[in-house]
Amino acid sequence: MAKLPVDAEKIIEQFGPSLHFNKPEGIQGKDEPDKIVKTHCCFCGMQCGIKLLAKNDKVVGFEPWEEFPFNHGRLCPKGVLRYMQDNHQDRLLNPIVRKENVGFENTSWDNAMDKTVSEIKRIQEKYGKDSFAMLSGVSLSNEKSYMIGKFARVALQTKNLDYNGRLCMVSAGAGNKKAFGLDRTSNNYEDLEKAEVIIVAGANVSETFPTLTYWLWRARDNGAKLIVVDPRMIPLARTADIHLDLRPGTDSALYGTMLNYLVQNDMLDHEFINNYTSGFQETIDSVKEYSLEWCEEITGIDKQKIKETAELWGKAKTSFLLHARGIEHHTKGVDNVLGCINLVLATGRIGKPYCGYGTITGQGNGQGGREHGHKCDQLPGNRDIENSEHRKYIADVWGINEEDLPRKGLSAYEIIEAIHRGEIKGLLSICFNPLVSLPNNNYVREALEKLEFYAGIDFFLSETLRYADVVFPGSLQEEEEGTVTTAEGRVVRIRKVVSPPKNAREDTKIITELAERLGVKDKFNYSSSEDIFNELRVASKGGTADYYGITYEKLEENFGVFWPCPDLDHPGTPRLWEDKKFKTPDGKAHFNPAPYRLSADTIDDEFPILLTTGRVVSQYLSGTQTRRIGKLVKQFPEPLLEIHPVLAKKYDIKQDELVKVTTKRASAEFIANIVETIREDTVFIPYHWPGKKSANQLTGGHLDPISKIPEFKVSACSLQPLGVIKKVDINLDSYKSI
Ligand SMILES: Nc1nc2c(c(=O)[nH]1)N[C@H]1C(S)=C(S)[C@@H](COP(=O)(O)OP(=O)(O)OC[C@H]3O[C@@H](n4cnc5c(=O)[nH]c(N)nc54)[C@H](O)[C@@H]3O)O[C@H]1N2
Ligand SMILES: Nc1nc2c(c(=O)[nH]1)N[C@H]1C(S)=C(S)[C@@H](COP(=O)(O)OP(=O)(O)OC[C@H]3O[C@@H](n4cnc5c(=O)[nH]c(N)nc54)[C@H](O)[C@@H]3O)O[C@H]1N2
Ligand code: SF4
Ligand SMILES: [Mo]
Repeated sequence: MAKLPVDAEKIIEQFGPSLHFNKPEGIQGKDEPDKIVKTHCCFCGMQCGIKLLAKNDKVVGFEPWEEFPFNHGRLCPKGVLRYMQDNHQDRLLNPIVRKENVGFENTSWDNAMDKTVSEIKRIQEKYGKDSFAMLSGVSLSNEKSYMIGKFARVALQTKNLDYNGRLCMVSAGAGNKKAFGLDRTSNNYEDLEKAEVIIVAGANVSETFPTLTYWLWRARDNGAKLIVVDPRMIPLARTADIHLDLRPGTDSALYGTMLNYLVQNDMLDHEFINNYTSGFQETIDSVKEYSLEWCEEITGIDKQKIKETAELWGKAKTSFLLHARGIEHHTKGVDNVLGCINLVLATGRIGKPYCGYGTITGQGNGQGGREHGHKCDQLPGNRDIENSEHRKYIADVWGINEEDLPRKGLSAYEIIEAIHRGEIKGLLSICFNPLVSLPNNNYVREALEKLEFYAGIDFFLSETLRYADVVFPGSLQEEEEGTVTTAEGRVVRIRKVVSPPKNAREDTKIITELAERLGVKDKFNYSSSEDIFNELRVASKGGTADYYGITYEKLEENFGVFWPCPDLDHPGTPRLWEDKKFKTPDGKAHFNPAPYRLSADTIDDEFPILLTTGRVVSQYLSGTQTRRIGKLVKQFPEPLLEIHPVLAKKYDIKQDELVKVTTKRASAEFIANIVETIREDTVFIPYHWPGKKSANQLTGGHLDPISKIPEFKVSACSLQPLGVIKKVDINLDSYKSI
């Protein structure tokens, strides 16, 4: 029988109203704290230093942590208000179980554990080990990420574990591994300061990594030229020297043309190319036909601007290239990344002061979480799950036989497809809200309805968890000791500030108890987070992401340590590749051909407009956390359809009018916001909302063949005004001034 979601009314009936604008208890701003703890923000990959204030085991506020060297006390609107989740009345305080026709009801830990473990056993006995899958997330610390990788392989013995980074940084990870054999930003962000030219491609830095702008402004003060590649005139583009306002889905044409221009005009670092790289000739051959005129036609960017960009990049002595999801959320996400790397290698500007390249990591622990075994094809230390030497090493660390270590499993969206096919029958999720964040979410919903058993661990009841049979109340970042790795590659300490409230428990305790009940207690014998970290250090030793030389003590003493850090007396590596010894099999940096291809969805008469999706500054990811903080909700209460005045006029769409947006997947209604800061052929919708407000009703499940990332950034759509004006209570003027 199809499993129905527990609806909102039932939840309110059972657990009280969820009033977004309520002030959680204990937060009056004036409470004298009895504890001030230096830790980090739980949200994005910047992992800004912050001091949390606590009183009577409750977080009551925050203070800037001015000494922390990345953000020097600066915080963005989310960082400032993050503590309002802690005592929020929607916190899950007890394990809950589904009761058919009633909703959820509170239960004991014992019951919730018993039910979950007996269902795991039943499903695996009936359908095989791999029929039970796990989905995880990288808002979790390194310790939790490592433990979950081990739990899925050793306790569940399933190959089907994947994580929400699959929707995020995997295209960059795959590109970096191909080119450098290692997946990390090459330099810490202080090296931005004296870069002569900076390219920011597909990254809305002012809204998504606001504190990083500090380093960009410092570079600007020193005279750096800034080039922004984005279909929208994002806040950063408004002050850039060049804004390349390309058509979504055409990045590889731009980077290929720039490479060809560098070759044609001999703006190359021959010494670097000859001595330290491979694959140059076949790569430049693949773009030799790419003229400025052709590029203008494909990308829609004025060819003069493309030429100026190539000249600036070609002539600079120092430079930094940064990109984020704008170029990575594509069926050719890996190619886009490789196109950028080719430009960096052609000019040899890497491994030197003020010369850097990197993807800007998204989630709080997007960097560390993608190194220690969450991924369906990976083992700790960024080892390969199909490599027999790597398998043997990790099997030894875990005290199991190599043959018992599962092999490569399905990626996140493929797990949903396998549920549809009836191959996966059970699911355990932690720190992931796929119903909002995966593409084509009507299809995801149908998959959840098909599961025989579904359990999840979260501190709020996410939209996905309404389909669960059992929900375990887990912990926030500040409720457990641990470490995370920032976008710079800096491993930092996360401090336990308070205990989980009432009957909620630390995530690691929940995983440990499940492991014990699944019969592998001896493999999960940890007495503290530091214990887990010490095992992780050994598991990562010798891998590309080597943490062996990092200890909790060293992290405290040094404001964090940059990996790789192979020995206890090693200081860490803020800048990679100074020795030019790349981690590829031949020790060279690899050029890779990245020719232009079409996106999976192409425009036609029926769907003539490009739809792209992304973020706003005040909301975070699927919104489970930030949609509960009134002041953030007020900044941007619901998703708006950004549309250029020319396109709006063509379809007779008025400001604040409801518009029906249709793609091959579905139709949905959004309020129009007419802005001149977007291309005339493109509309944009932020994705942080669920249900009828979800942008992911419209997106498609097309994946990059290598990274398996979904193509969130390109859909073909049609628009139809509905003649209804629906004013949103939102101060757009203040929003636009970001
Ligand atoms: N406020 C806020 N901050 C966040 C998050 C959040 O949810 N909210 N999430 C965090 C996470 S996990 C992530 S991954 C990052 C994401 O950070 P970003 O990648 O900066 O965020 P997005 O808004 O997804 O996309 C960035 C830009 O890509 C542009 N774009 C769309 N299509 C294309 C294209 O084809 N080519 C190019 N060059 N650009 C294109 C969009 O116009 C958009 O401005 O943010 C992190 N920080
Ligand atoms: N259309 C479109 N879709 C997108 C994107 C886009 O640009 N456009 N971006 C994609 C990207 S880059 C990303 S990263 C994904 C993110 O998508 P998700 O990972 O699904 O989003 P989150 O909101 O982070 O969901 C995490 C859940 O984990 C919980 N959680 C957070 N921290 C912890 C913790 O420490 N412990 C436990 N137990 N639970 C925790 C939160 O309450 C939340 O319910 O969305 C993707 N989806
Ligand atoms: S920039 Fe990121 S880490 Fe820093 S305060 Fe904002 S959300 Fe938190
Ligand atoms: Mo992300």
